[in-house]
Amino acid sequence: MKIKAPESISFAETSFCPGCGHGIVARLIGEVAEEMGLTEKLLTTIDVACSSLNIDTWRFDTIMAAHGRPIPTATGIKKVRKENPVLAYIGDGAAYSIGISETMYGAIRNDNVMVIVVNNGVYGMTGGQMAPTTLEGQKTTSSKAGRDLSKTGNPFDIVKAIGQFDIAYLARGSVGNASDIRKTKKYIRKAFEKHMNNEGYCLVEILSPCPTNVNLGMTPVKCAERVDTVMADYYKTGEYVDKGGNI
Ligand SMILES: Cc1ncc(C[n+]2csc(CCOP(=O)(O)OP(=O)(O)O)c2C)c(N)n1
Ligand code: SF4
Repeated sequence: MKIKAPESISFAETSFCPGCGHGIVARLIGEVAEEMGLTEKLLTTIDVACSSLNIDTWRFDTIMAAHGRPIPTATGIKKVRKENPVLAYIGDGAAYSIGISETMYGAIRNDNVMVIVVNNGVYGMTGGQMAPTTLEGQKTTSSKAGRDLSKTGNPFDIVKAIGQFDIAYLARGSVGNASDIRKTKKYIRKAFEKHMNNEGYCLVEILSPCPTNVNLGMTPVKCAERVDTVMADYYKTGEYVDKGGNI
């Protein structure tokens, strides 16, 4: 069975590594935009990290922001292009370390933007260094013996950080298996719907494999399994904030 990709998405030129989750997330965004008739209107911002490779994958009008700054860039665009849906797409390293202030203040102000954070637990683009989301004992190029929480503190959890804020939507999905991919698409769709209602800050974090770098390299299959087990065990998936909804 061949399932046609949305018009906005092309994998002919993809630059993602085999088994990377970014391409799945990009496609889900393309599918939701198409189903809602927003392909021509959607404006996106991306980071300089592996999310920048979306430039080869999707055909939305896109601005590449400085590292960690896709969220305030999206907020600025939304202020002048109120009629367009605006989405910031960013990795966990960018969103939760160099861009942590921007991520938090977007939520504190309840800025009217959609944010997708792809959490693969490492700095992928720069060769797999430890990120705020790296799990205890996980080996990275900057923690070769495994992350030691006595030195670094606990892995950063966005739900604990902004889960009590007055924002429109917060959910965590995963692209580790087909069932979670379907659920994640529903979360992205809900973020789009709330954004189109001008409800405020909508953030969906998505657990994602980076086989090239996680634990200094894994096969794509093993890395996807690790997302479903080790990552999903610490980072529980589900919906956490749904203003006006029923969770
Ligand atoms: C101001 C600045 N600091 C550091 C860098 C180097 N840098 C580029 S991407 C990156 C980390 C990327 O990790 P993440 O945001 O998790 O995205 P991924 O590549 O894993 O998708 C870093 C540190 C940079 N480009 N600019
Ligand atoms: S380095 Fe990791 S996040 Fe970047 S494209 Fe490769 S698999 Fe994906």
